[in-house]
Amino acid sequence: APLIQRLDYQQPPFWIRKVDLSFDLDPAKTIVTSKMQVERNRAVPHGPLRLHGEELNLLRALINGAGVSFRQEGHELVIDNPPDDDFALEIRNTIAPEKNTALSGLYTSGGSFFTQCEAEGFRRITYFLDRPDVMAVYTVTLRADAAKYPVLLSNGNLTDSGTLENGRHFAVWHDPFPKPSYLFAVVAGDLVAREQRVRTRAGKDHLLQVFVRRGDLEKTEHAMNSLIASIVWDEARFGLPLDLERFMVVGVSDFNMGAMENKGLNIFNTAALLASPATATDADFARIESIVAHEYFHNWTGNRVTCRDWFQLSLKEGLTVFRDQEFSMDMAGSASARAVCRIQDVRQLRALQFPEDSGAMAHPVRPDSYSEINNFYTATVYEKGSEVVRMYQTLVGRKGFEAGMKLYFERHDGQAVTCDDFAQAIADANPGSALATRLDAFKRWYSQAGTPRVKAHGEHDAAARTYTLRLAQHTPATPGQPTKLPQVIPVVMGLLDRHGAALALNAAGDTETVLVLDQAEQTFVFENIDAEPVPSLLRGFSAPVVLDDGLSDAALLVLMRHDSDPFNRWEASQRLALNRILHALRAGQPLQLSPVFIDAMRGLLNHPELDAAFKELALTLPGEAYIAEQLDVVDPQAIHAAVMAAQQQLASALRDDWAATFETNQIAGGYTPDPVSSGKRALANLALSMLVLDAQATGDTVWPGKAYQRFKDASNMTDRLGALAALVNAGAELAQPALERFHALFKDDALVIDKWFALQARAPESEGRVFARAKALTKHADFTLKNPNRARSLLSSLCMFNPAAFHRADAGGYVFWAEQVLAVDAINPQLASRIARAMDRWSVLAEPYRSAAREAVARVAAKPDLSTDVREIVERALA
Ligand code: HT7
Ligand code: ZN
Repeated sequence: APLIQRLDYQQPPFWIRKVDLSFDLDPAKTIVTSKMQVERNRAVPHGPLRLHGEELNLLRALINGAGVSFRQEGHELVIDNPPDDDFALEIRNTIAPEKNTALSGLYTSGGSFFTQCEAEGFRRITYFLDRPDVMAVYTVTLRADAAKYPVLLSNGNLTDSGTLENGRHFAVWHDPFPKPSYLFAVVAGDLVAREQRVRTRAGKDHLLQVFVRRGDLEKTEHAMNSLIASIVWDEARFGLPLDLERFMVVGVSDFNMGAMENKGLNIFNTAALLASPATATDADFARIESIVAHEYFHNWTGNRVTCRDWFQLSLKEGLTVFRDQEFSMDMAGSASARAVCRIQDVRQLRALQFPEDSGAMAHPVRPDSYSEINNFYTATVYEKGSEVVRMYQTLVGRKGFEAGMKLYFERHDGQAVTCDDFAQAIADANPGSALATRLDAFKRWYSQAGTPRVKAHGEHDAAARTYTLRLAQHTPATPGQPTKLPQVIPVVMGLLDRHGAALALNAAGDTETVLVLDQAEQTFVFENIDAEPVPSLLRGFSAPVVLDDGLSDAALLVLMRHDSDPFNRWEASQRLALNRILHALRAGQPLQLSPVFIDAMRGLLNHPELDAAFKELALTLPGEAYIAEQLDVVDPQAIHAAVMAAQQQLASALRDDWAATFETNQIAGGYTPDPVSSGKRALANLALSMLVLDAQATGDTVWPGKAYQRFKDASNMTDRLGALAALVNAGAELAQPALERFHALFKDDALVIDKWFALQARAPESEGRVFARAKALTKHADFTLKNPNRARSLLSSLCMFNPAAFHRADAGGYVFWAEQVLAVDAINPQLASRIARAMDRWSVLAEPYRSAAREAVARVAAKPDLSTDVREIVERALA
């Protein structure tokens, strides 16, 4: 497949202004008729009309009602001599939705029809200029069997409906907003809806609907509440109202991602939509709230203002992730609950994006080239993109950022634009700001891949009473980018004395400031500092960098106990743990936690004021992927052994504290997924898992028994799954009967059975048992590669999230990976290429893993009929 280059962008030679689409829906053979109003784009040279189309069966093509000569060239329908003036183009083709296992375009799932058009799925429905800068007004007529498909939905407003002969019926939908084809959607099926009418600030009435399969209706209350909260928030925070009379959300079980923001008709993976206390965990409730919000926020950031081309994807995705993160923080309420949100986001960034940024798939937030755009819906475009947006806000302030957003919409509403347009709007709304004066350098965040390293060194001059902080930055080479220029890095910071009191940083008495590092090296001098301070740098994780501040354990303890910034308190706790794990790994010695460290952790756990959610985060050891990131040569087995040893020692040394913690964090009364209750449940679950782990080592049977009892009696999924995980992760004997019971209890609930698979595939490896179990589970009657949630629950859990089970000295994990990637590729290339990414970082592995992993990647790459999706991943890995 050709490599598409960002700098080759050209406007389309034609515009399609209006489309009348009609669908005669049938799973085996759907007839699509498209009547387009086309006009030449006089800004570009004269040329043929090339329409995109894949897997289509063309029946006819007419221009102004008459036959036209055309040719098919690869995935394009070429009309060499279209009229010079505006013309009507009619295309009729058929498609086979029931054969569409790739889940891109129009497909069937559970007997209903759904579409997924982002990024390039519309061309699998009909021939079109399937690119985001071609925006048209759509009118859609749907015809289908009335008994099988009573609900017929598309974007916009329902303008007509009625019955037809042969038991069929029809509906006509009109969307007044011009939109790119990737936002088009159709749903048809036997669905039911939760409905709610809301009135926005402007006094307008809107109908909100959440459509799901019969039987799932009671699991939609949380999604509906989340949608209402999102509408209220976007209007309050950014002044952005709901612009549609009707806003629909639909759930589907077979879906490649979390959800899709089609204009007025969002389509959701049921895993990102359905929740009840009995079947969904606190984490599920939080994730659903944030995804519902994310898709809703796209209505402005993505739909009203869209991307000129797919290289600008972060324009909508980075910005919308930032908006959903801000929303979740605002919903969380207290400062401490906000910090918990921030910590979780940063943990996610470090676990997924940092490895991406230092591996074979490293790419800038605005990539320069791709062969398959679906491969660039990445943690870099989404999560790092969001951090870039956060840095705008840090540099211009919250009010300044809101003014920038206002200007962005004033300038670009209804347009398809670029990341440069966004940057310019924020800068122009804040003249003279730290951003506006460095805009070109700031934009390197879009063009340079790799995570910058920031080294900090402080020196106190007792005589001069000054503290000089030297900051230096360096961004490592990434594929295709051997050298980098300095980035603009906002470093939010403060200074503490050695008792933890905040020091004044300037004559005004500020205790916190933003340093702007924009050179390779810079010094910042603070006056009137009497004694050596402890610097608290990069507060709130103010930039997506790796910070090396060289702080001693003593200094980290000061930060952990006293920093006013909760993020840095958490960070200090993690650094203390990380230092110990890295020290053992580098020395090749068994890990031994010191009494100082244990005491510090005990102090956190028993702290009278800290929230349970914060304690749970601080007492959870750094993840194995993040630890691997700190090492030049990665031995996944050694990392796992060190983490298990640390966990075992923490479990045993704090046994009594864990027991007290477990008891004091029980919740009386009904279930609510609020931050305080979910924090308590998370901490109780951590305590329980530590107690069962410790019991395994000592031979005690009381805590495994208690865990089993709790598992049986639990009144919500968070407690039930927590107890089950405690048994499974510790390898307790009661794990097996509990797993069997869980399966029997939830055998009819696909989303819960996904958890059952994932839990087993993610369990800590011990003598190859987890790998063997995961492999055996591929033969389980409930396992299928056709459903992405199910496939991911086993394959991604094992290959991407369980390094010690996956990276085996006998290469069994790699052989399994290759087999599964090839099998999935034949069904669903987007899903296969996600799983293929488990090997992105093969080159940093220690031997014997490295050679065996490379060989497996090469074996997959040698297959002649790979999808473009998987080919791009494996070839980048081998480059
Ligand atoms: N904008 C959407 C991204 C998307 C997608 C969703 C479902 C299936 C395939 C997809 N390809 C791209 C989701 C979002 O970011 O909101
Ligand atoms: Zn998005």
